[in-house]
Amino acid sequence: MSTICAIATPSGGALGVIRVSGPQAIQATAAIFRPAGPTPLQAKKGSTLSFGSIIDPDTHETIDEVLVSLFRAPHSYTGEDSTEISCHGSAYILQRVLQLLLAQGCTMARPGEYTQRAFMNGKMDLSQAEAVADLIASTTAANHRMAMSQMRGSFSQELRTLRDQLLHITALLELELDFADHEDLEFADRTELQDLAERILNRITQLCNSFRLGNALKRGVPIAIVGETNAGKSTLLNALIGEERALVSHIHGTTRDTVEESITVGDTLIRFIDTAGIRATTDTVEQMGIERTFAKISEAEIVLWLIDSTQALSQFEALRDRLLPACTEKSSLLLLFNKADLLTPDGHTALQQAIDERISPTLTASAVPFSTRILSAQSSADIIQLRQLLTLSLHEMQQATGSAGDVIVSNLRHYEALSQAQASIQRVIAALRTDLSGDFISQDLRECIHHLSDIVGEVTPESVLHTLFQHFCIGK
Ligand SMILES: Nc1nc2c(ncn2[C@@H]2O[C@H](COP(=O)(O)OP(=O)(O)OP(=O)(O)O)[C@@H](O)[C@H]2O)c(=O)[nH]1
Ligand SMILES: [Mg+2]
Repeated sequence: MSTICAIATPSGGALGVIRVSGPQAIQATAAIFRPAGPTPLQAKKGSTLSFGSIIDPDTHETIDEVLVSLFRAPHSYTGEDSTEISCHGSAYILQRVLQLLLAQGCTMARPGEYTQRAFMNGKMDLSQAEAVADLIASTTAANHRMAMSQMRGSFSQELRTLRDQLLHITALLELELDFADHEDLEFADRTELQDLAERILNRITQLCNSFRLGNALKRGVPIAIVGETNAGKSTLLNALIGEERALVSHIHGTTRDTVEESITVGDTLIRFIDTAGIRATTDTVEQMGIERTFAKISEAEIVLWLIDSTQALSQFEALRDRLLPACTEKSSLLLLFNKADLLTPDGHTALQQAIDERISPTLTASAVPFSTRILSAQSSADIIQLRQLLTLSLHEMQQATGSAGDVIVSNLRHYEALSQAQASIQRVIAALRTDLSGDFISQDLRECIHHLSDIVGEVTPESVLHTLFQHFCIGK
């Protein structure tokens, strides 16, 4: 096994850290380090910190004054002997130290190689290793929470429990097979097995379902802004993100393609999607934009339907049959009656009445979770209130998808493996119901276990591991 080294910190900081890991890590570091005290680095205990200088062994030039952290196998991040050299953050110093280490026989670490070694040495399973990358990439409290919980092994524990239960069923069935000659011997009570398999299926399904939330939190919860042309969608997008991102004009059909922008609201990353206004048109390009609007609605978690308050009922009636069926699966549909500043006090009262008596009943009947607001996209007070309303909707969404502390799946690879496991356990249940013979059932059981094992990296092909760690940063 080679000894690897890399600069682990981004450039430009006051300090820079170089990591060394592998069988020669301590020896290579000691060769370029002169400790301030009498004890040489090789003689120090693990998990200790030493002050001293980095010296070029050929020229005896002092390169920097540093702190060296020493870790002895297996008590290190990688499970190998490792050191971390904290230097001053100069790019020149860091490069010099790196070169000295290379001259001592160390090799440059590949991206993610430290974590890959930690995985290979059993310091963490694959799902935990992937959480390390997520943790480094996390920009919001929600992402940080998910990554932290996964890194600390809550998901791994969950998978372990499921696999233990599956192994239990397999063992019982295989015992039955071994004694197949003894006709009336049935070791495994079929209804009991079925109950257990159903419980496993339920949990796997819950985990699969949590991916919708997990993925939304990770990539930004998609919120689509839709409605007729000129309703003020682009004005609203710009106001929500606090930037003139989309073109605004009084001309109908200004936005022709979707415009996306992410911001953090509360502790959650949101991806706002401004869309082409929906109207009957003969323009081919505009028509393509409108088709894209509907594609974005299907992708969205929350839909903001903007309606011009001065034409509220007619706009609502014009689009309800197309929009409401597209929103039944959404966390919520917010009907925003925009341009309230153009309403007279009487007009305002009439609008409220139309909402209460005509619009809300239709929405209630359609079973789409909704709320309504009268506002002006040009009023900063209204935008602040809308942000609060969105925070509330996001909170409800997280509440509905998984209670706090619950495992949330946020990784596509995990989701795909879970979906396969789900299909296998469904086949097991079907087979148990029809009283199929044990060997058919145990094959599907083994497949289910295989897919769960893939998540933690026990049966993952080398090529998959390789691409997976490639996406890590160097030094991690
Ligand atoms: N009075 C008033 N005008 C508004 C308000 N919001 C938007 N507008 C105006 O309405 C017009 C259309 O606004 P846009 O934001 O471009 O509307 P849109 O829904 O994106 O339109 P398309 O891209 O054509 O679908 C512009 O002239 C805006 O200045 C509002 O709250 N009050
Ligand atoms: Mg627009």
